[in-house]
Amino acid sequence: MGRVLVVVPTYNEADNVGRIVARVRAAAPAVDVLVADDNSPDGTGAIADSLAGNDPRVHVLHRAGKEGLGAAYLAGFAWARARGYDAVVEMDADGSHAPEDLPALLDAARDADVVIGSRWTRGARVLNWPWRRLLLSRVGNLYARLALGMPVSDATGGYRVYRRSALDAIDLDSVRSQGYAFQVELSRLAHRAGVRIVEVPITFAEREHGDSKMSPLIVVEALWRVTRWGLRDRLATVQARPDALARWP
Ligand SMILES: Nc1nc2c(ncn2[C@@H]2O[C@H](COP(=O)(O)OP(=O)(O)OP(=O)(O)O)[C@@H](O)[C@H]2O)c(=O)[nH]1
Ligand SMILES: [Mg+2]
Repeated sequence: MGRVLVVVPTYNEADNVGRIVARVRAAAPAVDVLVADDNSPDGTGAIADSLAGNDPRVHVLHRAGKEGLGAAYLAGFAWARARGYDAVVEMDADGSHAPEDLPALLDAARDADVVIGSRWTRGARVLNWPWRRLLLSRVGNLYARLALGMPVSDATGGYRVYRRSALDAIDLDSVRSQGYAFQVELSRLAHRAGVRIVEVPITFAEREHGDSKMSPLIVVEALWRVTRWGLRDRLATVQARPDALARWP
């Protein structure tokens, strides 16, 4: 597999950043960690700096201000590529993505370009999520799958491995999404690029410390972008095959 970098985006995760980094280092001692912090007012960046000072495998990317999860990941991907990493992992800081699942994800990446840690494949578990969040995730994923025609059961999931082959195949400069839409957009671009995507069941747990950054705006962004991509894909199909319209019922 080569060199692996786990990118952990943080915004006000002072209670979580130390725990998650320690768990990653214990679960997968050979991987490096990059905390991508958006100048968190609660001092997460300074805590990350002290972690990095004590462990050469831990790094920190300080960003000027809160620009969203998508922008933090793109910066982390660029950081990894500039340093020749062979794979990057996306992982939330709040403990929802268990570092203990990482070896299974990395194992699956031996035969895949993208590995999605999935909440909605057989064998996965979702712990302590209120029914509203479960419903949102199920319905959102169903909509994304139907609108975009992707054989992916957890397109909004944010626990993933991208091998360099996948990052090279995707035009990352074109990505504009911020929240959950970012994960869907990368799934879509990977699918369209024809790279091999596999899903691995994970145990997903509700965050225990700190506050969620989930907002209605993030949901609306995802809904709006997925709808636009879906319509655009259909229009492109019709333009390429006008006879398909004539055969429409
Ligand atoms: N750098 C950076 N990280 C962010 C930003 N927004 C969210 N994050 C991080 O992205 C990860 C996921 O955010 P969460 O707030 O857990 O979002 P969520 O998982 O949908 O919401 P919950 O399930 O309620 O926790 C966490 O590690 C956050 O700290 C941001 O604007 N910048
Ligand atoms: Mg979370």
